[in-house]
Amino acid sequence: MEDCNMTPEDYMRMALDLARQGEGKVSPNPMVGCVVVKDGRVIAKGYHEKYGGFHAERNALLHCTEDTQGAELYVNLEPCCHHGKTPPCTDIILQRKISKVYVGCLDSNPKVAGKGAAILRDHGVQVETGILEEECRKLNEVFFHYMEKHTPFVAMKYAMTLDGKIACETGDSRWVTGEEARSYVQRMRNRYRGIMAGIGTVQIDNPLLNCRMQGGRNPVRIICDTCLRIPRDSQVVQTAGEIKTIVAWNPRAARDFRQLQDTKAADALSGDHKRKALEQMEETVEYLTSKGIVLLENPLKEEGEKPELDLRKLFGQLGTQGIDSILLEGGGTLNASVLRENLVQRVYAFIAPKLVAGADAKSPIEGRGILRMKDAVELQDIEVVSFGSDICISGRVGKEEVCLPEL
Ligand code: AOF
Ligand code: ZN
Repeated sequence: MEDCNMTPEDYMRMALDLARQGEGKVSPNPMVGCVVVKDGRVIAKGYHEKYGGFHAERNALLHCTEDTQGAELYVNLEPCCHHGKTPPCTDIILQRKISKVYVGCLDSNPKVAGKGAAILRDHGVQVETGILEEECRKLNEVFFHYMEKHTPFVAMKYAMTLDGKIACETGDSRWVTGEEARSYVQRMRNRYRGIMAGIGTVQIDNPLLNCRMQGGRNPVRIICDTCLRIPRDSQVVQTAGEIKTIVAWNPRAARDFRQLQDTKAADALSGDHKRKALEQMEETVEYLTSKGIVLLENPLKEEGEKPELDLRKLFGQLGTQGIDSILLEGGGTLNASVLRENLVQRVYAFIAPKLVAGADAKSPIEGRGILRMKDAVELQDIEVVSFGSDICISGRVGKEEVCLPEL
């Protein structure tokens, strides 16, 4: 489809398609594609192929065998001007005497942030920004969020029946959606750096939470397990040697939980019980560590009847550890807590045309609900995609605070 009638938007679409080839391989870097055009003909293409590797512009220009003097370059992200793992892209653009650069969107990395475009302009290169800006921002929504907020981009994903259940009342949930939807979820697991589930999901479903896409990358598994109740024989524990697994917990809650088990509340305070509970907890810690689990101590949200992890602090810690994105695969209790803390950026709701009924059958987001429909969390920029007979509705959680009533 290359001809002289191609518009800048058409070339930018080509750059975006190239960029997508880096999906799952470049994070926490952005996906970037580049197209070089001369006399209405594409003379070079490239993309950022893997983390630490050359950037899109350099890949395109290094492989170009034709004279690039006076050519135009299309790139979905502002060319960088800093020495990172690779030299600045602005250098090679200037060396190759490109006359005009079309940029999808500016980079939020403070080392670049408008300086890349300014350097090119200062050297006489024409720069036009904002070509398909919305698509370009969306493709790298994870990168922009992480760069700007330093916390992981969180996508809440769930699969439910048409009557809003994620499992039958027996707990059986294999499978809600069909093959096609489930293989798309594998692609998501390849793309996101972390995958998060609550202890309830591990106890009930015993999931592996890995990426089964061919050539895919396993996300880091993060289990929220306040009282350290994770079953020793669970798949997650037994495979922790091969797939990085973090268990977020709180030592005091874990000890108290053991202390209260098999004990009347009054006896629980005796010194004997305390010591025994502590020993049991230390033994669990030792076992999990020997299996390769990374235990992440986290403070509790507040003193209450039911201890809960401080999720804001936890997500902050995960961000500091380089986890730029998390696919949140609930269940309902964890989903409600993460949403309540305003930590969700996007929702992917897979819906299967099935009915299972049952007042006790679980739904995707539980906890305490919003009191009035006018206060509902409304998703924006909705997309609806079909997967066989299932559909997926996805959208962004808006900037307004999610206002769930206090527990
Ligand atoms: C570009 N083109 O293809 C990419 C860019 O550590 P480095 O050297 O790989 O630099 C990473 C930063 O470079 C990243 O945070 C983002 O600002 C920019 N990524 N820039 O011009 C590319 N991947
Ligand atoms: Zn660069």
